[in-house]
Parts: sequence; structure tokens; C-alpha cells
Amino acid sequence: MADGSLHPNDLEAYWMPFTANRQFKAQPRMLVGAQDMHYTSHDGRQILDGTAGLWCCNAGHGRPQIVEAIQKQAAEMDYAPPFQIGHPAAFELSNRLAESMPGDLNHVFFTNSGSESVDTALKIALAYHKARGEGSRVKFIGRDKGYHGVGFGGISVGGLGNNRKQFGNQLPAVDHMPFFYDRETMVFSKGQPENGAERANELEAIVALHDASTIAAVIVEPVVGSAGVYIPPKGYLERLREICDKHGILLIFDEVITGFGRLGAAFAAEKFNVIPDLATTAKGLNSGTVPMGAVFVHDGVYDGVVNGAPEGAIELFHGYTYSAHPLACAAALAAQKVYREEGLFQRAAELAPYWQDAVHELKGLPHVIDIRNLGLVAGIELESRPGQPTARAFDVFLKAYEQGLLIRTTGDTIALSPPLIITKDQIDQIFETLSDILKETA
Ligand code: PXG
Repeated sequence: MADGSLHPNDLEAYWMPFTANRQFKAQPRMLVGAQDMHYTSHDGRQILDGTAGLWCCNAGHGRPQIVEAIQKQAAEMDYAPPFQIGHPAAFELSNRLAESMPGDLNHVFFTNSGSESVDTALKIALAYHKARGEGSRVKFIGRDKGYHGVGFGGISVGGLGNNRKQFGNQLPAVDHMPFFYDRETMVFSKGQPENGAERANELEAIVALHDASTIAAVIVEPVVGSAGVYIPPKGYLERLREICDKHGILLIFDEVITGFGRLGAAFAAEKFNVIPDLATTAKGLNSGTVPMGAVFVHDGVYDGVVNGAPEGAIELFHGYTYSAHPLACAAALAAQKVYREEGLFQRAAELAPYWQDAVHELKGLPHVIDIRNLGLVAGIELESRPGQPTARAFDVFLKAYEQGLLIRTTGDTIALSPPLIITKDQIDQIFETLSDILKETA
């Protein structure tokens, strides 16, 4: 009711996303403040942020330059329609972003989330082939365990059963490569596993099955995030690139997590020196401060779609009311400036060896069956309790929260991805806390 009188406020009305609503509402955990590396909980405790929010607040929280840029933009111009009209920050930001991406990914299409970036990239791939007279290329190849957001496009190319099974049929023209991970040969690898590049050859078999003339694009996360932090073996992404090139198939990197410094380079494309045709991003784009995503597009793809259409025609029938929202753009320009001025991607690269040593110290502790890491990402996989998958890691999550540390768990893997401003002392704090908790967890 909006009559201004006092009404009881409870937890029922808010249907929480990707949350066990009944369990949460019985024992809620609320965050009420954030500054630099810490959240403040509703009971006034400082919680060290081991996850950059949800893989997104790469510059840390409450950074004055970003806060002020958002405030200033809100006062100056709150909103501008993005269709058939523009505003300067959208162009400026596109230029800055294109400069930061390796290769010829010089065009940027704005969205409001990673899910929208993925669906946008899939549409651009289809539009590109159609514009070139190859309209038969309509199929997408994803990979088992892939997470590409929650749109129907994203769950179709994605490879996580839980994200699909409630929703019936998805896009029909999709196939999936098998996952590259092999516990026997890759367990406790530090950084990229040495062996396993040949797993990319599975793509050749899929291309042979469908015929290249029917395939529009391959989409993969260069480093697997949500499914539990898996690092591709050396040579694997290079091989995918070769196979796509050979068959005229577009390669899409889903860099929603890996973009903006997470791996100690601006993008995974730079880190691995493998350049995709399209890259989907969100999260770290403006350090998670205002919803925003962006698809980076190769010159050839942009030219194909845009120049392939008649003069005066709208070349791509796609866009969002909030594409290039002024507040999101202002936040992104400021966040990118903070990244640059503070050298945060370089900082992540410099901290990565310390981070790697610290996380691998957990080897040998109870329940730890694998540890995976790269840049400032780590996955610590725990053995599941018999018949109770996810329960042990969730217990660790609850205990960590009680002890002032925010972690993320997926399945029985603890996923860590702190803001890039983290200090060595804070890294020690993360792993000492986890070590203590693992020793006392059943
Ligand atoms: N692609 C990738 C690779 C992602 O990690 C998305 C797309 C979708 O982004 P949006 O902005 O639509 O949520 C993501 C999102 C987790 C977790 O626990 C990760 C994400 C989302 C929710 C949970 O690891 N990543």
C-alpha cells in the first residue's frame, strides 16, 4: 500500500533469485553497507569480501571516483533513449573499451547484464552469417558445464542441467562439446593444466556431424566460473580458435567473469592470446555498481552486419531500453579510470603467485579433493557428503559468513574471486579462516 502509513514489513514479498527462499527467510543474512574490501552485515560485523560481490566489484566497494561519477550523472541527465539518438558518454566509453580489448574487437553493443550480452552475441552471430548469404548457419555449439546466463539463448548453449530442467525445450539448434576437465590428469594443477589440449578436437567431431555450413558460432567461457572454476589446459583455447577458423565458425568468449582484470590481464583473450570474434562482458565493466553488459564485436562482424544492410535501414533489430544507460556509462568510465590509474589488472597479475601459493596450502586439509586457480580466481573442491551434494560446501559458506568472510559455493566447490585491491594480509585472512573451518567441518 502506498498511503504513507506504517505497514508490517516481512521477507515474503521478495522472491529471491537463485536462493533457497524458505531456508533463507528462516535464517536471513543481510548486507547493509560496503567499503573497499568489506561488507557490513545487518548486525554490524565487517565481512571480508572474498567474491567481489558476485565476481563483479573488481575495484572494491564504495570507491569515491565511481560514486561521484554516478551522482553527477544522475543530477545532470538521468536517462536518454538509446534508439535513433545518442549521448556522449556511450561513445566515449565504447572507444575506451575498444582500446582495452586486444585484436580487432573494436565495436561495442551495450546490454544490462551478462545474460543479455550472451543472447545479443548469439543474435549478432546469426545476423552476420545471414548478411553474408550464409543463412544456413543457425546452429550454436556450447560446452557441457557452460554457464551463459539465464536467457533462453543462454540456457540453451549453457551446459548446466539445473538451469534447464524446469523450463522444457530451449533453442533447438544447439549441440554441446564435452567438458575438458579430467580429474586424473588435472587434479591440483597450479594455473593451466599442462595436458588436455586435445580435448578441443571434440569440436571437430561435432562439426563433422552437423556440417560446418549449419554452424553459426561456438561459445565457451575461457575460464569456467559458475560450474566450479575450471582452468583450460594449455593449448585448448588455441585449438578451438583454429578449428573455428578452418570452418568459418565464429568463436564467442563469454568473458562475463574473466573480463576486466580477473585473470591479471584486461581480458582472457589477452591472457591466453586467443582472440575471439565476439566477447560477452558485464559485471566488472563498471565494477558491479550499475547493471551493465557489453558485447565486443570484431570489425569484420560489425562491417558484415552493418554494411550488409541497405542505407537508412536499421541493421540489427535488437536493443534494450537501458542500453548504454547514462548512469551505467558514467560508472563504467569511472571504473575503467580507477582500473587504469591504480594498475589493478597488473596488481592482480602480481598478486597471482602469492594467491596461488596460499590456496594450494589447503591441499591435504579434510575434504579437499582438488584446488584450481588462475589470476585472482580459485576453486576449492570438497568431497560431497554421501547422498547430500552441496551440503558440506554450504556449511562452510555459513561458517565463513559467521566468521566474517564472504565466499561463494557452487556444488561442493568454494569459489573465490576477491576485489583486485585485496592485500596479502587479507589473502592470508581468507585462507586462514577457510583452513580453520575445513578442520572443524564434518
Ligand atoms: N556468463 C557468465 C560466464 C557468467 O558467469 C552470466 C553470463 C550471466 O550474467 P548475469 O549478469 O545475467 O547474471 C554469468 C553470471 C556464481 C554465479 O555463483 C555466477 C553468475 C551469476 C550467478 C551466480 O558463480 N555469473
